[in-house]
Amino acid sequence: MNSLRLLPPTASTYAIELNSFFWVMIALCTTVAVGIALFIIFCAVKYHRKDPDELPIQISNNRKVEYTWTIVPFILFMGMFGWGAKTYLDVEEPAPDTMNIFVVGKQWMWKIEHPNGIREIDDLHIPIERSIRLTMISEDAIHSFFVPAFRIKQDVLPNRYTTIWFKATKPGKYHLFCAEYCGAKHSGMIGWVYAMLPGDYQTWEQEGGAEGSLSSRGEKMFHQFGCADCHRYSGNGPGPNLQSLYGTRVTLDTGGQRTVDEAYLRECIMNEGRPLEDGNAVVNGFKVIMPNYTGQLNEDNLLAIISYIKAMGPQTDVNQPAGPGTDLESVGQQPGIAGPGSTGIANTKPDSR
Ligand code: HEC
Ligand SMILES: [Cu+2]
Repeated sequence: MNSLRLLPPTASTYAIELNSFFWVMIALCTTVAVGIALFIIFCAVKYHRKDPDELPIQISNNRKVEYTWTIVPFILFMGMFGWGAKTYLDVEEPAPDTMNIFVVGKQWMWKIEHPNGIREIDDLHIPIERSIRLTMISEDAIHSFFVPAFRIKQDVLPNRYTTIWFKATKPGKYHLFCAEYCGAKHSGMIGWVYAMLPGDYQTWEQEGGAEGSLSSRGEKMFHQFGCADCHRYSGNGPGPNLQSLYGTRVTLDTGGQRTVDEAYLRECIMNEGRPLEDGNAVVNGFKVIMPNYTGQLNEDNLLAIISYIKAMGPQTDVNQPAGPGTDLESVGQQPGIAGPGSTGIANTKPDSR
């Protein structure tokens, strides 16, 4: 750890890929740069004017040489571009079957929420060899979640979820930085990521003393903030039934449609049930009576509620909060219980959802 190193530790699949990309890029650029430099020196020496009256032979063009030095670098560097673009897309597109962890950035700390309810501050424990997807939001300024050993960096914004995913490959303790100046103690916004062997992770998880899963905490909030009064499980309350909503497409009174994901739920909950992005649209067939929760619900509670809505299945068994163990399976591994494939059962209501 104390030795001077050129690169940070390499501890994720993405880091491995990025390293090879980096070295190939260095090699290619060095070869081209050194090659040109040597050629210039060679020419300067070989063809310099030897006597003051010397006139060189004029060559107007040489097609062969020009085509070569245009096409060869073009192919090489477009190849780098293609590879770079693919690497970039890989990190943007989450792998299937990810474990979802929520991150809330706040001046000046990282708050982490695991799907099984374990909460940590400035520490993130994860198993290796498992795709982890972080859904992140800030409570104040713009922060940036940066783990050099994983080569991932993603801005964390207020009012909007951003995501990033990675798969750790090597157990260890790695630095977590905030990489966006966010106020006086920005430089202290540092944490650690603990990448653990799956067995160690399980032990840690069991000792974690989760105070109920994230979604069961969300269920409590759901009642506490009065959501359950309007959004009844029977579906005949003044608000739409939220069961099996996640992952489906909702029709708005403007005629537009939106897919229900975290962003959509957040917009609705913080804006009287109306998805903000669609102006003043409301869910087709409903009136605007939902209170505005801005200022009442903080980002932690909002994430808990969203995770509960995600976990609400089509049946009324939602009243039994899932235990920590089972919950990880249902909330963490799939894009919600009502993920792709279950869209059909959502049509329990007469409206056109
Ligand atoms: C006073 C009744 C009422 C309360 C309380 C209420 N809502 Fe609503 N909610 C509604 C109505 C009515 C709509 C549909 C009309 C609209 O879009 O504004 C709605 C829409 C929504 C939607 C969009 C649903 C869809 O089908 O797309 C979500 C999500 C939602 N509410 C979540 C919540 C949460 C979470 C709470 C508690 C923090 C809550 N609501 C509290 C009445 C309420
Ligand atoms: Cu910060």
